[in-house]
Amino acid sequence: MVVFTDLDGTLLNHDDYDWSAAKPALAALKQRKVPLVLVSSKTDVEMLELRRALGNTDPLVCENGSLLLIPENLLEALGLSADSRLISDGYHYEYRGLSREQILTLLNELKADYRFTGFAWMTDEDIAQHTGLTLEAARLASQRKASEPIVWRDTPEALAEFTERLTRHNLRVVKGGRFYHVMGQCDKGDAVRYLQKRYEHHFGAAPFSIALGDSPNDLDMLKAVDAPAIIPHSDGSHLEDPALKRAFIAPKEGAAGWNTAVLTLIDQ
Ligand code: 2M8
Ligand code: MG
Ligand code: MG
Repeated sequence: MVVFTDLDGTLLNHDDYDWSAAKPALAALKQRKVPLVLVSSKTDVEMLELRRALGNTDPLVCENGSLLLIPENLLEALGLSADSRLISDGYHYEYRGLSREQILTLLNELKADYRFTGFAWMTDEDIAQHTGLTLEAARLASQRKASEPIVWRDTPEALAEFTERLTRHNLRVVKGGRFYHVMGQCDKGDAVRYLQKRYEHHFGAAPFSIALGDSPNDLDMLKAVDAPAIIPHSDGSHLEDPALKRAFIAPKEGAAGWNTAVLTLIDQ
């Protein structure tokens, strides 16, 4: 078994980013030695900090699937060979999309035609204000390598046109909980399918897979697994998609809902 999970609004509460209500399910996964892969829009430095707090030792999917961090000590078990140039601080960094510089070059051009802002144009104080993160956490969120969160200030029609122009340059946009994220042609779903294959190599057969998410940027990941779970929003609404009719809908938002979903699905 392998569990893939989104963070904001899923394992972490949307507003206070707390995950203490998820402790029983986290302990159950550890006890059963089930890998828990964190899959988020967050940066590597944000995720490494959370990984330490959780005592997690599994691969990380950062910046919406644009960047994978595979712990060096897992490379062989997952059937991967290390490129020493890509190793940093014990992790193999695998870029799957475009660099932030490439993304910002195009966004700088598009700024002439559309009204939006992105983390590159915001101070750490602005980011903290928009997200409710502490200033220190906002600083970690600003250190992006392969995607750019943007605040859209133009019309929905302009957004459709903007998306179309990004596609022509091999870029795409996905919606997270608070922001739109601009990145290369990759997503959480590709990254999860890729890791499923690596775990299949490791276990000798495809492991039963569970994924949990709350936002449109989680759809591809949820569709890629055996047991998808959707965490509702604070207003009671939740992500819906015709392909996810069989998904488990958690009874509560945030970490408490995550806890129930994991404890239910691992014993199914
Ligand atoms: C951003 O990501 C979330 C995830 O869905 C969003 O779009 O609302 C990212 O910038 C991430 O780095 C940051 O930690 C998070 C904080 O809410 O916002
Ligand atoms: Mg989320
Ligand atoms: Mg996310």
